[in-house]
Amino acid sequence: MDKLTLIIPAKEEAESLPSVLNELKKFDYKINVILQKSDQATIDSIKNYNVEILFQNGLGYGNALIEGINFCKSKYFCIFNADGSFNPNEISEFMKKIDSNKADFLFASRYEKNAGSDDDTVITLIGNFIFSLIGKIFFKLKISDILYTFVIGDTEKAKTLNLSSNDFGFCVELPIKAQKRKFKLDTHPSYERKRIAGKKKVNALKDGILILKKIVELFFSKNN
Ligand SMILES: Nc1nc2c(ncn2[C@@H]2O[C@H](COP(=O)(O)OP(=O)(O)O)[C@@H](O)[C@H]2O)c(=O)[nH]1
Ligand SMILES: [Mg+2]
Repeated sequence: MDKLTLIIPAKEEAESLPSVLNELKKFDYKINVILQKSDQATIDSIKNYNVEILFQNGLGYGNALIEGINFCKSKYFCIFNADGSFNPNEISEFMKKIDSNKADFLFASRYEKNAGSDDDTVITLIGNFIFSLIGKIFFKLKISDILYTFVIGDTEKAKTLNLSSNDFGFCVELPIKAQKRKFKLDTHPSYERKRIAGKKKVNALKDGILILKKIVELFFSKNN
């Protein structure tokens, strides 16, 4: 399906990514995995899969996604995690909603009716609630789960957003800039599963501070 490319950022995911790719086999999505050239274990773990591997030039989660989006040639991209927590069966529901509502970006949410998470902790739940509330108050964002970043977006529109967060600030930069540009944002319920194996890369305190800094910067920046 050339309409959609899955962009999978991966860092030290040799234990999870092969299972994720196995589960994706029954779908016809184009898949780009973006990782560091030095991440040999992850590279080796997926050498028998039909995916395109992109080596990121910079470092970090946001950097991987920005380079993935810039590389993407299909009409839509979907940010899809390498840890098994996203359910690929949900993608077709998201696409249907994008089509029927003519949305430019669809943000999945674990905090709507018929949604949930087996991977959330109390700290990430509270942090996410606070950041989503800040998004609502200061940017009029109607997103209940701003940090989840299970997103489908219009590739060309995303490319015009001048995304620049190389770290987890990307999670707020994408919806805030899309909203500022008056693109059409939509949401859809999602159920997050447990990470299959390996370690979570997000550090609640360090990344929470980076995300807050990004929000403040975006609030005071006039251009985009
Ligand atoms: N390429 C790349 N991928 C990353 C980086 N940090 C995290 N990821 C990937 O981004 C996804 C989300 O990270 P994860 O640890 O699951 O964070 P969570 O969102 O808190 O569950 C996973 O697929 C990670 O492998 C990074 O620095 N570079
Ligand atoms: Mg995860």
